[in-house]
Amino acid sequence: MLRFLTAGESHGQGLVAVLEGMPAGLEINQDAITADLRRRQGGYGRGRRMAIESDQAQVLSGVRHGRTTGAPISVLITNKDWINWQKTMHVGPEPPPDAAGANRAPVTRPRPGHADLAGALKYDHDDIRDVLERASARETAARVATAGFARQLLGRFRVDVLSHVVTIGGVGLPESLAIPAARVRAIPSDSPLHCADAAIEQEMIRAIDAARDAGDTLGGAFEVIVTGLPPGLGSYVQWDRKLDGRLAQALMSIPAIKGVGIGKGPAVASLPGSRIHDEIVPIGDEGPSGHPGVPVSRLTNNAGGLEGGVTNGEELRVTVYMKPIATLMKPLRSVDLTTMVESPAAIERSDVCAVTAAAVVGEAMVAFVMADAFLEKFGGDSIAEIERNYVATVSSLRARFAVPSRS
Ligand code: EPS
Repeated sequence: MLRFLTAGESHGQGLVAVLEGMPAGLEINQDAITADLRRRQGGYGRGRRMAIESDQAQVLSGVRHGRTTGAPISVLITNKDWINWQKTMHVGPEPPPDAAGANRAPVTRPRPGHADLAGALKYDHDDIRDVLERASARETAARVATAGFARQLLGRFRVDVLSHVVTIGGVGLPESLAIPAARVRAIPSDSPLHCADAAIEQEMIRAIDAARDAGDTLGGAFEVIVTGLPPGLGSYVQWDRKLDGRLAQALMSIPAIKGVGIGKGPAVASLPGSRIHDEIVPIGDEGPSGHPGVPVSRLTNNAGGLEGGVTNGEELRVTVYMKPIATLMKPLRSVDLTTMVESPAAIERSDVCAVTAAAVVGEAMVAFVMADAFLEKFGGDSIAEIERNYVATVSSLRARFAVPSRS
């Protein structure tokens, strides 16, 4: 079982994470993890904080001489901004004498759409900062760092996780499923929103500019694609083993995510079965449509690679829907919890749109769930053991479903 926990506040000293269950012997590329952290910081519409931070995951344990040892992996991402927050975020009862930064007043006016009000009611806080510091999406940096290991485990077996932005503030691609993985891979790394269509991306940028000018924020949707997945990950036999459910839980746990659609997603509710289900056909001249271990082909992939909560060997396709960020520079109405008088919601420095960043976090959560399912299926404490199991499973599938000879 692969699992991780994170800790840390947005303006505290840093974020930490512990990842448990990684097999031994996986070569780790730390630069790839740094590159993912960089991607998470990007995207047109992000705020000034991202100019301060240059996130780096310091690996503290579980890796030796460039390879995993099988021991828990721990990582630390320090917050550069901490220097400006020591008087507000100190751990002891009083700030140390050399503490830097301003002493900020308590936050008392909850932002509609944020965890502010629900969190203050739940934990009995007077200063909403105690809620927002941990509810902040800054925590997702720790997830991206941890999932970097899961991603490299999958990569070892030629499984690749990618994403692209599908829609922002109502401006979007006409049909997300029509974007092939190769086209997503071809999006330039300096693309401002990581959208596969440069003209639509320009329209999205205009929408973000208009929202910023109006003191408003925008949400959107992104698609996560996983290629190279073998069939048989997850299971239909029990509710908590179904991969669609596990993916939805993992993705819905990302701040601001309000919906998840597998394959065609919500569109399945309005189309007849004949237009939704992916017909199964013998392998043609071009080989199988999905993983080489699958003895048949599919002409469509509306199911998004999962049937019965199990991978069917086609690409996994998940679309994830994000609400607009809750901090509005032109604040919505709220109530000051100290006076109980109507008052505009608090303003924290924030982003106008973070869909491109959320897509990187989406990749991370999907990589984590798929790596967990991969380890369940192929087991093993070391990469060599997993490799033996993987190769044996794929070759026995090929032998079991070999096309009968016609003679
Ligand atoms: C951040 C995510 C957002 C940013 C935060 C850093 O968090 P939240 O969910 O609280 O809006 O606002 O940056 C700041 C809090 C700041 O001071 O600018 C992230 O992804 O790192």
